[in-house]
Amino acid sequence: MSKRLCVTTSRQIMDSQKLHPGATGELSGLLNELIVAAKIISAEVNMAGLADILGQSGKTNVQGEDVQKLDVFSNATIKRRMEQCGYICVMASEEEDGIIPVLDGYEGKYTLAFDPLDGSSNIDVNVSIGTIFSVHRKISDGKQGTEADLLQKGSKQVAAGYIIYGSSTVLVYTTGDGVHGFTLDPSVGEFFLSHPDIQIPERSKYYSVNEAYTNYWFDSTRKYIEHIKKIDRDSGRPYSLRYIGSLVADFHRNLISGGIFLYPRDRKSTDKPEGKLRLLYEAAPMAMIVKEAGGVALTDDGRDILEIEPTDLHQRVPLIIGSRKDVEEAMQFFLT
Ligand code: FBP
Repeated sequence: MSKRLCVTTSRQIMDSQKLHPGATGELSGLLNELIVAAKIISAEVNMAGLADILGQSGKTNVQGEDVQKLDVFSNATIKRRMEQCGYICVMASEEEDGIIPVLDGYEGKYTLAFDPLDGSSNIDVNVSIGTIFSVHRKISDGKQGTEADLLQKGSKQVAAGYIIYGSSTVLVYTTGDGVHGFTLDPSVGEFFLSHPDIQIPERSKYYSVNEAYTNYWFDSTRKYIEHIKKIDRDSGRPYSLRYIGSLVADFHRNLISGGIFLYPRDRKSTDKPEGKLRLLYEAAPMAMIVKEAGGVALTDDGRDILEIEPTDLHQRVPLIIGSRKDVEEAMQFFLT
């Protein structure tokens, strides 16, 4: 079908807005602004090797991680665009310690939490990386938003999504009306609908975990991984290991082909007793997407990621996410 006939993001967003009588168009406006930021980041990532933007920036972020130049670029691009879009009252970013206010006079009714460039260990080696975002409605009084507006449960998200900068740039998002994927056509600078109404297969053949940490794992993790590596053709085992080291890329593969991704607690880092991944701008948005696509997202002690009440902008959470039957099976090992 000629791409001229394909559905663009703005068309899709407008169509889903019609499903919500009384919608003001502000959420659509917010998503369209975020998409422009994603196009700018995609262009920079695609030619990073030529633009002297690879490597470390010399800065360290609130997580104690070395910040890559592209992290800085992506963070600034999203901040600059969204702080004056008129739809947002406050932001939080993986790269910033505290809350990020918007410009006076540009306060809107939504919040934005984002990981500007996920998979930073893969930035310089041309492996897929991505931007992850989460949107909530403002709950506080006053014009400017507060930390309380950001510290809302995942089940209160009004939109969540990611943009993966890989062999092609793909946007996947949900506003609660299904999960849809769009591929960027750089020749016209437009995202076109390429993966309508994504449903994750309920049983998978892939597992994603960093096996290098086996010796730090608690027994439950070890027993589950041993279980899926056992030879049992009837149940499709052993599963194949696929681990890219970028949550956004590992999650995207599993969303399309089925799979289970695990980043449970382990004994490796005493300073990260709750695992590595962040609740607000990594686990919660992926949990909203996977649930909308028929999958499941839980902690390694069986709590629903979407029902965890956040207490800190950068709090970490153990994450087990993916195909429903696999996550349910994994729980038989983690909850005994
Ligand atoms: P950031 O790159 O945004 O800090 O994200 C963390 C992350 O890179 C995830 O994308 C990925 O799943 C995980 O860390 C990889 O961690 P590890 O190297 O411990 O396996």
